[in-house]
Amino acid sequence: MTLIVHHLNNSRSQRILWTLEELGVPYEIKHYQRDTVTNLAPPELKAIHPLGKSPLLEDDGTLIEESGAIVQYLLDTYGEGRFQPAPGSKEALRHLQFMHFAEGSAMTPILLQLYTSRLGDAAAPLQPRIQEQLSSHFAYLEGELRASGHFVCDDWTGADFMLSFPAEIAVMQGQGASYPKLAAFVAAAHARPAWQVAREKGGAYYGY
Ligand SMILES: N[C@@H](CCC(=O)N[C@@H](CS)C(=O)NCC(=O)O)C(=O)O
Repeated sequence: MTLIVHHLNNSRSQRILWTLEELGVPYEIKHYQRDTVTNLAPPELKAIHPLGKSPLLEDDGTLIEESGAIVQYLLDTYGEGRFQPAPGSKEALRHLQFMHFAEGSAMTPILLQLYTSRLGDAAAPLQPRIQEQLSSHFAYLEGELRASGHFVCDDWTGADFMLSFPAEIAVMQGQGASYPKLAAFVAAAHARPAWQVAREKGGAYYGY
């Protein structure tokens, strides 16, 4: 087995490194740096995948794309039952939902906010809806965190790894006081030795 993560600085790919560190699986990182002006990925990533985005995982030459699929693949292939609920359990359904929610729902208002912020006043008609959607998605996640500080079980799962990215964005946007459970979730994730090793290996990751 040779695992290679095509990793872009300051990106969603960080949670793939975190997942791998939690699993204790050896892997290599191919580093890519965002353009300092456009913030886009460098063209070399398009040699790996037509969209030229990160993360991408290679396992013995098989390419796996899409963060949620990569985390699920890693848990299924190398997890030996760790970091996900037993198949068929009630928690497994919740896990499946949150694995998809992280990219499929939570990122939509975040990306709309990012892109429309570049339009200035032209985006004004869209802003109330975007802000309402941003708040309702963060508030939903805040309400779904269990007393243990995790989303699915009383321990860490792949869904927590996936949801760390939108939760970090809420905190980066200065909304930690509005969503204290999300802020505590991010702090607990960052206190994990595996997260810290992943952060060290991955390089620049926003202000974290
Ligand atoms: N839904 C995809 C999103 C991938 C994605 O948009 N990655 C960003 C990094 S956060 C990227 O590579 N952006 C650089 C670019 O678009 O040039 C996933 O989770 O894998």
